[in-house]
Amino acid sequence: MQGTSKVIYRTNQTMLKLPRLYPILDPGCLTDDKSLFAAAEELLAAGITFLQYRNKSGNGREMLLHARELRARLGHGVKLIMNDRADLCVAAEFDGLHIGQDDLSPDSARPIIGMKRCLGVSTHNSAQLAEADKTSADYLAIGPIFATGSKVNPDPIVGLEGLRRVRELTRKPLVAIGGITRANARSVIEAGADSVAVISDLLPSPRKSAEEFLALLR
Ligand code: TZP
Ligand code: MG
Repeated sequence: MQGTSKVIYRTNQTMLKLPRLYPILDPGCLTDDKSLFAAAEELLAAGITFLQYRNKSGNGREMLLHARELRARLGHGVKLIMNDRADLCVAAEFDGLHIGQDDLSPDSARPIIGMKRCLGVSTHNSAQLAEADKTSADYLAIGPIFATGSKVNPDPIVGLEGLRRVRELTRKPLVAIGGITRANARSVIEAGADSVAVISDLLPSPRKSAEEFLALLR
């Protein structure tokens, strides 16, 4: 029907269980491809089970090469999530897709990735989160919780108070992102997040950092 959007519900789907640590590898924060794959292997050695590949400056060809190499090195014990690109998520046979407010809508991305893959949606305020909660997204992200240097033009800081407020708006797993470090991660979980997504505080020693996150979030 013209002018109406079709909402896809996932009725028989069990709720996704997110790990406490949701690492993100972004080549923009690393020096070269070698350090991307070395960082991924360090995270694997630390025991991570979920990993997002995010690349805001690479072209599709480079992203697909990276994605396939990540899969080859990490195997299927780590759920691999593609940022932004539903086409590359499917082409690389990733386990899920993470989209934001300027990407395909969740209900446009869902038919592309299918019902078996997981879908995450970034939100930056209560209105966006409430909207995303009505979609087929398996988990929602909220941020930036704190100031971040890893995102160009970040949205206004949500803070721990904002996180507590949006926690009330959804029963879906909630990922907090933005400026999360080993020093503040526990406070973020205590404010209601199920998981913390981290880019910069995984560096420069991903294994040590991830082990410390996993220990303190246990
Ligand atoms: N979305 C909101 S903040 C952010 C993204 C992708 C960047 C998070 O990176 P860092 O280095 O953990 O603050
Ligand atoms: Mg995006």
